[in-house]
Amino acid sequence: MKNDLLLKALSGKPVERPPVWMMRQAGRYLPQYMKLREKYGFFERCQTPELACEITLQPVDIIGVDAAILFSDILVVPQAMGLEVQLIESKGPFLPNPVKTASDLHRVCIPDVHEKLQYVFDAIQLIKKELNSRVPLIGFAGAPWTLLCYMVQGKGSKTFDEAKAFCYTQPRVAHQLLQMITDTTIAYLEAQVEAGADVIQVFDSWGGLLSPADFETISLQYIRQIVTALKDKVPVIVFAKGAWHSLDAMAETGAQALGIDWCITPQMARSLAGDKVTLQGNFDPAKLLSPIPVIKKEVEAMLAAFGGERYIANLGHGILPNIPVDHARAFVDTVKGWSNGRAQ
Ligand code: 1CP
Repeated sequence: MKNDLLLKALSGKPVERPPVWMMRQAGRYLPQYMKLREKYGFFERCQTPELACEITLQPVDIIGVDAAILFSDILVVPQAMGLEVQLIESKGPFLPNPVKTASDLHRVCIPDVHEKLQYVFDAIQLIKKELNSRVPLIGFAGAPWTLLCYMVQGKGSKTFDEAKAFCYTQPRVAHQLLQMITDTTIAYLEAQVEAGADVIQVFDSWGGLLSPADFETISLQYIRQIVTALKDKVPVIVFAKGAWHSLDAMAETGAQALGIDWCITPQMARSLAGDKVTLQGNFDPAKLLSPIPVIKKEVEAMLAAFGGERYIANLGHGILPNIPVDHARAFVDTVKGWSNGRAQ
């Protein structure tokens, strides 16, 4: 691997500077992505390995990030499990027949991932070939709770109250569904690793909607199963947005890194997570709308607060579609200009 900063930071080895990538780095803020978006539907882009490969490489070539992340979506898993998933322009995901009761579980299965998701593994093989060891490739999946949110609510939501009500009023059915998602996800991620993914990130975007006790029973016990199945094969990053209260428990899963958002200080996150895990984050994505000199100053403050070791520079959530490309580049370049704990 020519640029192995990410792998080194994950295993706690010394680095000359922290690695940097951005969640959702392949996407709507890039004009080159928008061009492909005019011609092909969302799932067509995911399902065509050549397109997924081209989109995955865009931020590596245009922005110069230290890692590629597979272009796909967490919702290909509910799709493979038998639910119809649409992506509605400017509205987001829509599942016309969500899971509401035990009888709906008959429409959901644990699929053969090679039968339903082979296009993902083909894309990974192609990306690895095109990357030619320039930077590592991150594969990913949604955490079971975050996938249940969409499978039950049927669309995006600020509160996912219907998904919560499902878990609180029909816990037996909810846990049955969470276990089916977990089993599918383990097989899916193992196949991503076999196809060539160097690192795996589990996105629990809605983990922070749950109380600490519910986070353990509804989310973390399933994430733990996923990390346990993968951790001896590949480094795993767990990003449970907003679930800072459980950083200690997440560190104990054996994940090599934990993602954090901008609502916690680096110092507080480090004291909760302990010294044995790498931290990833936590720049407020909306702050990339600031003037470039402000971005530079704030990124330097973030780097100083995290320190140079066991740290991966990233945003605290996905990049927004309205971020100017030169602002995204300023974020990445500021990290790349940081050496031995100081700006150059
Ligand atoms: O072009 C478009 O309009 C589609 C927008 C889009 C994109 C670019 C969607 C629909 N998904 C993606 C790609 C995507 N999704 C990646 C690609 C790799 C990368 O560059 O990072 C990844 C990792 C995801 C993961 C994902 N999808 C998450 C977890 C991360 C997060 O941001 O919280 C979630 C929650 C989704 C669901 C989803 N898919 C798409 C949208 C707009 C959403 C969010 C909907 C919501 O707000 O509820």
